[in-house]
Amino acid sequence: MPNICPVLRYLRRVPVALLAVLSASLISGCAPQPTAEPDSPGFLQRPSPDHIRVMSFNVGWDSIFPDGDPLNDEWRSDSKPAEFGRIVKAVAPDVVCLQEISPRRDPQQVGEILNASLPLGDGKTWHAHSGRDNVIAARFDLLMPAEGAAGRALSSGRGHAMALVDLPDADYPVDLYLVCAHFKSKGGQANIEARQRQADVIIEWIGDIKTAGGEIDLPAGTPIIVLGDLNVYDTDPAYHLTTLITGDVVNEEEYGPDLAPDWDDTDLADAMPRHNAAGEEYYTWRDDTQAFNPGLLDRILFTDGVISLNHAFVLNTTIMTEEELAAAGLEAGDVMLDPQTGRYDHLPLVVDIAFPQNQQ
Ligand SMILES: [Ca+2]
Ligand SMILES: [Ca+2]
Ligand SMILES: [Ca+2]
Repeated sequence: MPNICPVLRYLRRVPVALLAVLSASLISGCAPQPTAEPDSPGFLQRPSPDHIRVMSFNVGWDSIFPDGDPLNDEWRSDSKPAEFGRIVKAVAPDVVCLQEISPRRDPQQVGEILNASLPLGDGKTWHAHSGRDNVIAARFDLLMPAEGAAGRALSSGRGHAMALVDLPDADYPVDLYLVCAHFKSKGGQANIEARQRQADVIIEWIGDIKTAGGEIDLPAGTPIIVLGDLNVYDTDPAYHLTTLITGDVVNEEEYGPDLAPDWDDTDLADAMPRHNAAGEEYYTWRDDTQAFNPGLLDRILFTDGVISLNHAFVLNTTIMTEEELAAAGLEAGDVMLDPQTGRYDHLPLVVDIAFPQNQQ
């Protein structure tokens, strides 16, 4: 039997007009779904159960693993497994894209953390796939796992993980393709050029996705999301972001012609979520111990020709009220890498994806 508890919880808060849709979903047997705590603030709730919630989060090198873990990255300075557990419980994503997980790890270690924080029931487990320091994890199967890197001969260690999230055919018209990326950091021409190569590689891959032959084909209209820590700084032109959005390849000799990445031959859209879905703050990275401005280093880019975002937010626990934090099971410093010094590092980005055929 499907676990209908999340749906039943949800029924308390939906308009009567939606009940018929939900009933149909119950009859077809919807899969168990993580849900935010029912009394959590509204911004943590997804618009309806048939949205797919995706979270992108540069966690800070291996911070989600406990102190003393022999596989912890050498750059790691802070341990935040409890904080990460509270965040994933409160956000209750279906799919996550994490960065700065040591490539030495079996990605299923991330799956185990999610199994502990967001158990799926019915013997189901989270699935995980890694590419470089990126990990895609989902409560669904991950098909066509692959990885890509920044330039065929580049040794920057940066790249991306890719997978097709196998959404249940009974509930969703298509599957969901993710490119979970961590772009080369830091300033200087060599690093700027490395970021540009990473963007060119991803656009070349999307071109392959959209045309028959080559290394990968997907059914036309399969939603594509390019997300992660793209290191979009305000201290350089960040043309790699323009390339990802518009498909303007810079090194066409190496990576092929320009192309329009969306299925309707338009640009990708940039989710640009606001903090807690309110107010005027959009930054995804902040470090009060450094001179840099808070910035939108992390992005969620998507094929808005085939999906839409009905809700999105950057989780910022530091601006939630005590009541909101208590209801959500969060603490004020949970999104900060070091609350003592004012080092936020990266914040989690969350989007709720709507599929046109599921919109009633
Ligand atoms: Ca192809
Ligand atoms: Ca070009
Ligand atoms: Ca578009």
